Amino acid sequence: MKTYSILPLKKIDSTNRYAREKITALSDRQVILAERQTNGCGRLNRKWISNAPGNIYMSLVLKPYRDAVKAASLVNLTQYTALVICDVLTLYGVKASIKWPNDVLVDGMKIAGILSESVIRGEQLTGFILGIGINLNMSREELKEIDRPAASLNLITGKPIDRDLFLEQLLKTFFSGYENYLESGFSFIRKSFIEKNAFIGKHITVISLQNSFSGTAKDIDHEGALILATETGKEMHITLGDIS
Ligand code: BT5
Repeated sequence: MKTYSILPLKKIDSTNRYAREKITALSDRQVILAERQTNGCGRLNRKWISNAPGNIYMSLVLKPYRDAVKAASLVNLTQYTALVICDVLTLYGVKASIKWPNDVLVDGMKIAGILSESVIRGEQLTGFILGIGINLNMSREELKEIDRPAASLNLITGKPIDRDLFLEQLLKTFFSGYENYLESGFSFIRKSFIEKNAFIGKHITVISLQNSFSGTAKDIDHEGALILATETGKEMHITLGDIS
């Protein structure tokens, strides 16, 4: 199996920003790993709190061969990654769920977030950056800095977590299914993704590009979009947004 390599950094503004800037020089499966980030990014200009060491702040650079990849596979790679994170958490006896599209929650509190970016020059995909933040060793005070309920693995298990071991398990699990995932696309993970989604069957509101839609979360379609049955009896397939 083709292996990965890790570039450890003490402090950086954002591992995704670093990877984006150096994308041409970085090889496939290069991991940029930081102890802290001074400007960790979430989606839509949101922030990822990254002040404490001992957590995962990383960007994985992927440069898959075009022929091997279904166009849609890359789009749903964040959902594949969310499942991988859930699988690794089970090794610690923790049952996590996914809040569509890709938040990983434990008891309704966010423990991990994923930010993916495609770097395209001309018509070519130069690289794909998968940014992953996972709270492994945070104190209750540090979690209070986050503007929504958040969890950290050490507080759940009652023990400090070996970050490097967690990372090794994460990358091992990720790459054990990666090639198959690229070939098959979202259908490879759809069943497990639905099983892990805590919101299916519930009444929800989705905020998507300034609009908000309420209804019942019915299913996830074959492209990874959320199927929402609205109060007016319409069915919407939503590809982008947040469940509030
Ligand atoms: C995400 O965005 O969840 C994507 C987070 C990706 C972070 C990684 S860290 C390494 C790499 N380099 C980067 O610069 N970023 C990536 P989003 O779905 O938009 O969620 C952001 C929201 O999560 C914030 O608005 C807060 O409410 C919450 N949040 C911020 N920091 C958190 C933390 N440490 N733990 C739990 N929730 C947090």
